[in-house]
Amino acid sequence: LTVTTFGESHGPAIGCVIDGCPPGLAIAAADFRADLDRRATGRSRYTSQRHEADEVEILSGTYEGRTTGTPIALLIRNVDARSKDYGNIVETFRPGHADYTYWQKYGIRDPRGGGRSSARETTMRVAAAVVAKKWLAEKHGVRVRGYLAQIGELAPRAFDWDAVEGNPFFWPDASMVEELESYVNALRKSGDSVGARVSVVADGVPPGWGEPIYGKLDGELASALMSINAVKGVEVGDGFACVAQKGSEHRDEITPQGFLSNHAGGILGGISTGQPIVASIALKPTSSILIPGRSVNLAGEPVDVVTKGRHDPCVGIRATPIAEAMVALVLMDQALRHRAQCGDVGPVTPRIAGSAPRDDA
Ligand code: EPS
Repeated sequence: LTVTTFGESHGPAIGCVIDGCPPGLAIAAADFRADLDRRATGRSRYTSQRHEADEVEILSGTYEGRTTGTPIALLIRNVDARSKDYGNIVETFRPGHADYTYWQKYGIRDPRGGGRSSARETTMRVAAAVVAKKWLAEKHGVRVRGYLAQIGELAPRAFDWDAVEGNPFFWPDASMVEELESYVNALRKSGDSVGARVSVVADGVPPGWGEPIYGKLDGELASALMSINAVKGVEVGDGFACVAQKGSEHRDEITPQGFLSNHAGGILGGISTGQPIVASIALKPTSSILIPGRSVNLAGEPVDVVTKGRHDPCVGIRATPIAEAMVALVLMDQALRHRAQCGDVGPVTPRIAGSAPRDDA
């Protein structure tokens, strides 16, 4: 499965091409609504107030509502770009943004709202993953879902999947939502921003997906998750907490009744174990803030930069569907690769109880 996206934040449209999706999957424009709304700006007071409709047009790859096996092209027209909001970022390099690196690499850039480096691009990742999530659910019973696991210094005190979709933060502890609202309101008033942690869990992944050396499942997940704007860290399973653990604690012991723990995050040797796949990302605080920061202009002179406009006080608040999307796209790709190489491998015993069944079961 190959996915590419195109388009800039303030260009006429953004889009993607999904190549390699098997034929026969039912896909309609309405399928994209829920996940695109979960990710979109302007849907709550705690995110950027840019109002995009995010209406998907399916340009190719389906016939009479089903995928044909040919490349699926999706298009979303930008309807609320307002470049004048952004002052003179043509002349300056905003600290923490990709302005300086794009300029050094290409010698030319589209500065309107960050152009190609804007989080606007992640819309198409979420759209592409609607296809992947649907295929994974229908073919393999895999469910990919995520939540906001930390914002600044606040972490959930309780955990309930049912709470996650009931608040605009994707927060798993309903008793803390008011606290979060005050926290983000105060943050916005202060003109500053904060970082976040998002976790994703994929249930139902059978044992055997992933490659042993090149293309390890955890390696592919790390690469895909790290490619999301503002991500500065990726963990699989216990991640960096492994550093302080003993081997006797970390290894996931196996009994005939099942694995006793899942510190590995469902992956051993680059291959899925049949336990839930667990990955987390650390997102940096939004760089577009009202607090002046030092930088230089095109002439190399010192300037103070204040970034006004419609920005998120914490990009992590909208990142849950984006992280889910990257996990789903990697899993679909690995499922197809596994089928290509090992599709005729018969049942292998013993099966570890309690974990997802093998594909061939
Ligand atoms: C973003 C800046 C803002 C956000 C944008 C991400 O865009 P603009 O520059 O047009 O105000 O609204 O997010 C989206 C438009 C979106 O759909 O996610 C940035 O700097 O990354």
